[in-house]
Amino acid sequence: MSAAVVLMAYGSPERLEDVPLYYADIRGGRPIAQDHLDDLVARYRSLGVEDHNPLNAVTEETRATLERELGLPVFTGMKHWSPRIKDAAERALAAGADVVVGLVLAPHYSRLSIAGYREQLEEALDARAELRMIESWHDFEPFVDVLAARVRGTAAHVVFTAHSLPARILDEGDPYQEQLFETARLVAEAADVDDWSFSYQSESPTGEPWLGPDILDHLAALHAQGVRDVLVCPVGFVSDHLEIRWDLDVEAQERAHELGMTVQRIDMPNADPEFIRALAALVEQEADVRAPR
Ligand code: FEC
Repeated sequence: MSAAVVLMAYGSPERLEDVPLYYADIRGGRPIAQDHLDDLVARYRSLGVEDHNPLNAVTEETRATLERELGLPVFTGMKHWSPRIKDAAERALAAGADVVVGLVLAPHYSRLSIAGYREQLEEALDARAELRMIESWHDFEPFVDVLAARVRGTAAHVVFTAHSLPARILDEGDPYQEQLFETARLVAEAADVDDWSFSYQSESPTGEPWLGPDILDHLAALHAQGVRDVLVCPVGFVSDHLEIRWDLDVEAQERAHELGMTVQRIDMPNADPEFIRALAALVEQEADVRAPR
């Protein structure tokens, strides 16, 4: 057996001029409101994305470190930007892989997220190699420990967050919310934190109801209950995404300032060696692949 990993991520535009095409890819052919596009360009610009996007450098560092840790080839494939998932699949096949492990840099399963990554990878491989897809890793102990280490000992109220999704997923029996709550509970337990809650973030203006409460409303509700210090622990993201650096570091900070609260957030796992060791253990245990000796 010769194995390779296709490490999948949402994708982020490398240059500011890429944003319209990137947004079109996310919208998948549905109409785009010019003001939403302008707003998105402005958010990337405010984070310093002009000719280079630091998030893509983080993803590359994650890939390279995982490859070293595993001793197996790892190829990056993005859902909404390049290199595409199909390019990564071709590279894995060209490297001689007959087993391809699909791992998404998002720990929780939803039909609206992970299923799409799987579909793209499955289609690209076209049965030319065995696909071992890791569908979720929300309760994988080494990952829980990485987050627990970041909140342990805090005196602040901990708010666990994740990307919101359209609320209709609950009627469709999607496991997303259940898995998110499970991660939050496990991290709180491992860190010995009693004072915590959960909220969503990064809802999109698509015209239908999304899961809540949104972090901005949640901060106001916590303030009304007398909470003044908050530590945000995103559990649904593992890198310094736009959602972290804008939605939390700018928008939630502004709301906290208005309310007279302090809001801090944990450092994201990014390419932290302990996190990479957790990903390597996940690949070895869940997909049952190991580097040849
Ligand atoms: O550059 C970056 O760092 C941003 C990367 C990025 C990540 C991410 C994660 C998730 N999303 C999920 C669902 C949706 C749904 C819509 C949607 C829209 C956007 C837009 C941008 C964007 N998402 Fe995203 N998401 C990232 C980026 N996302 C940009 C469009 C502008 C905006 O709304 O701000 C609505 C699509 C539509 O219009 O129909 C649904 C989920 C995740 C977490 C799982 C994962 O990472 O795959 C779920 C990172």
